[in-house]
Amino acid sequence: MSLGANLGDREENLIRALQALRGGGIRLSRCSGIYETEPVGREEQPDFLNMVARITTLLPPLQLLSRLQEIEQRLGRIRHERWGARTIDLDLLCMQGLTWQDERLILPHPRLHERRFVLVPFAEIAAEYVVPGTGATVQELLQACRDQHQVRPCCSAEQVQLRMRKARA
Ligand code: A4P
Ligand code: MG
Repeated sequence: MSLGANLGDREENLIRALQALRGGGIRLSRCSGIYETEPVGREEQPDFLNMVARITTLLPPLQLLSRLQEIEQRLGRIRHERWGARTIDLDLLCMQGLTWQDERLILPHPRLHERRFVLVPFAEIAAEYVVPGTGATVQELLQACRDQHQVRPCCSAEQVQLRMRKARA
């Protein structure tokens, strides 16, 4: 899954989302580092912090999506009053070899191959993973990606682990 934040204490928002993900049938099995990224799409907005995490769960896809949306609302709402915008975006990128398409969920995420802010952290944790429906690995998609927006490393995966441990203590 992919995490993004561009308002408030962006790093804190990512860490809080990771904490919120744990439990309730979800295990966090691997996290990338955090990258500072130029906004794609609406350009007149602050830079994002983005990262990718691998989770292990037996939850079916739509239940997992609902969990992510609950967490977005919970974290977003706190900031909403203060900053007037959503501060965390949680997207499902892929679930193993699954493809899925209905009005609530599309898997793999339809824009993942166009976005360096997704592919760079994704390749950090799963370069050899073959993205369903593409026949290509994450590394190959990254090499083929024409997105020119900047993606700068900002916090290593080890530092993320440390922040998580501190947040729990
Ligand atoms: N939905 C369908 N498939 C999925 C999926 N695989 N994962 C539906 C998550 N949601 C999925 O999403 C809108 C609807 O997509 C949901 O109701 C869900 O049922 P949303 O999160 O409510 O809205 P959004 O994220 O603002 O819209 P959208 O179209 O998903 O935007 P994107 O594509 O996620 O782009 N630039 C940088 N540098 N970094 C960023 O993180 N993010 C965006 C948002 C734009 N530019 C960015 C970044
Ligand atoms: Mg989204």
